[in-house]
Amino acid sequence: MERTFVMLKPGVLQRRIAGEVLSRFERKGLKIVALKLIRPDKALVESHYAEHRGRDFYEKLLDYTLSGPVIALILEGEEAVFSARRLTGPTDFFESPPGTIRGDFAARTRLNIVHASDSLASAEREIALFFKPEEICPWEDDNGRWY
Ligand code: FUP
Repeated sequence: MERTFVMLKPGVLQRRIAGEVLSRFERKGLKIVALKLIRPDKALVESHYAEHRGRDFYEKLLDYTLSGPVIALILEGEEAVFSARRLTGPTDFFESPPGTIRGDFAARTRLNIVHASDSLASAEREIALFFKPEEICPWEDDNGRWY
């Protein structure tokens, strides 16, 4: 079972679409095992996006990500990293097909509303950046008892 890190960026709360975006991941069968609403500080966002330091979009990316609260979560499931990326869609909004989160909700690449880890190694790094171990709540599926 894999875990991946997802962040719903400030535009999600601004547009009141948090439930809608979260439901995309849930509908796919991914399990939420950690979730919190936070206002990340600059150091955290700089670490998260360290690979982009120096790129022409870096400062604006930082400004956007720091512009309000974000929803940080950890999703668990088979092939969770790949699965969450597929739901998210390509980075470039123009390439993101309808049916993906970015394809349906993002009209600019810089404001592409959601981050999902691109590899298991990134997932591990990003989970450790945003969550303490005790904030993770694993749970067992109960064979549909509540349905
Ligand atoms: P992704 O893994 O799909 O989030 O893509 P990247 O890590 O390459 O990009 C991170 C963020 O940088 C994107 F969410 C938006 C921003 N970005 C731009 O604004 N312009 C670009 O050309 C590429 C990325």
